[in-house]
Amino acid sequence: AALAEALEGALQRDEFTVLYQPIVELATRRVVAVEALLRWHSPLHGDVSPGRFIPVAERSGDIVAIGQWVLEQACRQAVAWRAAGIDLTVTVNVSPRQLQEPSLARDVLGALDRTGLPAINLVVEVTESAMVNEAVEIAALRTIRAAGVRIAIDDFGTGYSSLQYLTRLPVDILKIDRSFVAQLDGTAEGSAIAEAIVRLAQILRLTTVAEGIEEEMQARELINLGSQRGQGFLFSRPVPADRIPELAADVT
Ligand code: G
Ligand code: G
Ligand code: MN
Ligand code: NA
Repeated sequence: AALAEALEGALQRDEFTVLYQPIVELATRRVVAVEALLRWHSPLHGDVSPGRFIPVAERSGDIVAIGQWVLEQACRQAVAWRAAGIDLTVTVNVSPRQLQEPSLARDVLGALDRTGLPAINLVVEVTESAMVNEAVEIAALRTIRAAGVRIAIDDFGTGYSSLQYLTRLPVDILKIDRSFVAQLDGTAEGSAIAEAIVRLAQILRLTTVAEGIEEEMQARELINLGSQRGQGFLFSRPVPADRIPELAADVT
């Protein structure tokens, strides 16, 4: 309960920051996108991980306002990078609760409008577990996607009915969950699931982003499997916005 109380008003008290983690093209290591990741510093509880406070904010409903704030921050930041000659896509996590808000599509398109970010530079990440009332979520995602925003399924493969949703959801990108990347060990068994996801994506003409890449061997295996993009500590941890320009500078 203490955490929930501390969360109340945290947005107004300016206790949140957004970090950005590079997403690279695996073949060249060029940074092509960044994922916006929320951080909370509570005067009372110190640094609290999103894994702890996001479920609390989901239950209280605070995630709706917080999520909108992250979205606007990320869009504004992407506009600033573009003005500095750095053309990056920014990806933003949208929680199950946000997906059920009737205003979601309007809020996302409003953020683009207010910040001036082209829709093509925004990706919205949703998880399979967010599909509570399917029709509602699918309608919102369709509207957002029709405007040119791309949709990614986060933690792909960990949901309980991944394959069913794939044919119904408007989707552009599959993010291969880090648990499958961790299994890559050079054996056929170790790569089985990542390989299956990449094949599926190829057939459906979707882009894959492999998450949680920590070792060179994993990056090599993923390239061999045909995954175009990757993200993980091997390339960079989540960093403050002002570190992104140096990371995005041409590596060639
Ligand atoms: O950044 P970290 O790996 O600690 O994130 C832990 C979890 O919190 C991840 O599942 C991530 O998707 C989620 N998360 C991080 N930032 C946001 C955000 O802005 N909104 C939502 N809904 N989830 C986020
Ligand atoms: O659920 P989601 O994929 O949005 O979670 C993103 C989280 O994953 C971020 O909080 C980030 O800190 C974490 N993360 C990013 N790269 C790595 C990695 O290489 N290894 C591990 N263990 N976590 C990572
Ligand atoms: Mn994510
Ligand atoms: Na993920």
